[in-house]
Amino acid sequence: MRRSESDPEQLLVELGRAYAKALLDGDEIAAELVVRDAIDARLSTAEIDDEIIAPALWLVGRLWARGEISVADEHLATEISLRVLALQREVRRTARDRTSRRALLAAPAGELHTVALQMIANLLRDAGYTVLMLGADVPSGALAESVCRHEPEVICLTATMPDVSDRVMLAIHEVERGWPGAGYVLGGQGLSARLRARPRIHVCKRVSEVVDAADAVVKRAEFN
Ligand code: B12
Repeated sequence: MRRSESDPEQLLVELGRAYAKALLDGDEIAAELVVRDAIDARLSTAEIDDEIIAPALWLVGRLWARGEISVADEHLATEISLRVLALQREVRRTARDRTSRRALLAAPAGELHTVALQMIANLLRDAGYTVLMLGADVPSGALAESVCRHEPEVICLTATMPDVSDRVMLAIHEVERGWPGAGYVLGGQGLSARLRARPRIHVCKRVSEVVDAADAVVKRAEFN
């Protein structure tokens, strides 16, 4: 583990230095990445503003006053920071929007493998989603009932055992009858190759794809 991962002050120092370097290099992408890292590390907007962005711009100001960088360098650093502030607002807004979104997670009847499902729960919660975890071995009737009650925008299903793949489709049919408003994110080694993605069904290979897939499903539902 890097020291900064367990030491918030050290993390701020490292991010502050990296941000200042990005500004002095005129590197907009690097500056954005620093701020994304800061958001991922759960620093507040105020901390990022006061401890990372402002000190870097103060440094730019000092270097400019001493004639060590040009007016153009100073303008570039400011423009990059203004863009980063807009990005910061956008990232926070997306996370806030997701809190009103529900994702319901389940393994269909006969499926006891739930480690991936738990990983998905963590990822979706971290991204802002409200997660309803039903866990292993959920019969399609019980799943449909729960979906009608909670009306989630996203339903994530996992299938490790090959014979569960058909039960995934069965579960989707059953749920659709009571609540047609959801989109589906599916994954697992047991999913049959016949089960291809369709407009409201995303098939993922890895848990790391789940947030993008859930966002896509929600966006699509908004267009309908
Ligand atoms: C732990 C384990 C169990 C535990 C599960 C406990 C639990 N709470 O999950 C227990 C003991 C219950 C179990 C039982 C059985 N198991 Co088991 N089990 C495993 C083991 C060792 C690890 C599974 C795991 O957690 N992997 C880690 C996760 C993270 O990986 P993953 O599930 O593959 O998910 C990845 C992707 O598929 C994807 N993903 C998966 N789901 C989803 C969903 C979404 C929405 C998204 C976006 C992505 C996604 O993301 C992950 C990677 O990013 C595997 C070995 C293996 N190769 O996987 C065997 C394995 C899956 N089990 C197997 C078997 C045979 C069984 C049993 C039949 C054993 C028995 N005779 O009783 C039973 C069947 C139970 C059942 N009906 O489900 C076989 C399956 C073979 C097959 N394909 O037929 C395996 C492969 C072992 C082997 N080599 O034989 N098992």
